[in-house]
Amino acid sequence: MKKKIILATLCVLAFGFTAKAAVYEYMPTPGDMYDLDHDFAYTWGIDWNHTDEVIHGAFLTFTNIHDWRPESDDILYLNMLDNPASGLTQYYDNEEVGDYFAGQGTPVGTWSDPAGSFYGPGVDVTFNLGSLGLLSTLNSYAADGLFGFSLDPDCHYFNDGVKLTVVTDVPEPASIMLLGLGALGMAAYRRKRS
Ligand SMILES: [Ca+2]
Ligand SMILES: [Ca+2]
Ligand SMILES: [Ca+2]
Ligand SMILES: [Ca+2]
Repeated sequence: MKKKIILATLCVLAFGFTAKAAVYEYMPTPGDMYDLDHDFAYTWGIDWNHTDEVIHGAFLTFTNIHDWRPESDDILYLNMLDNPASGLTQYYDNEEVGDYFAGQGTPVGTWSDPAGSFYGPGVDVTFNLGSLGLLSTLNSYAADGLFGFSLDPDCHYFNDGVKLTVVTDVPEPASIMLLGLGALGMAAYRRKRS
């Protein structure tokens, strides 16, 4: 009996945590960032309206991305920025070697296409900011309601869209949650007894 009650409580706990998580998705305009033209570099500022929530997951995804031709030295530079301009901004870098935004913000990583092809197929590439150890920096950048990314494609990266997925914990009064847990636990206990 005791094991079953513990199991029921665990289920409720799991449900409780699921219920108070929120997921937000952001896409730039245009969604493919002009197919990440090599002659340009970009910043993408995101207006963050959930400053009372703690970010505990963030994933930056490029769908069906591929270099427009086979190259051995292509590279996409990616940084996280504290206060870029809101929305997508283009800068002209004439495909200059190196990251146009070097020294700004926090490096997220780079990506190079191992093949390259005008028509693709490309691959889906995801940067998991959590596993990259960047969530505390992201939370500090987002605290004022604005954060973002810089991207410098040095070569041309055709893609079908860029997306940022953010997972948060929504604050809930602890007492209400505990009350709910207690009530559900008692109900489960009574059901088991009858
Ligand atoms: Ca460039
Ligand atoms: Ca460059
Ligand atoms: Ca900021
Ligand atoms: Ca495209």
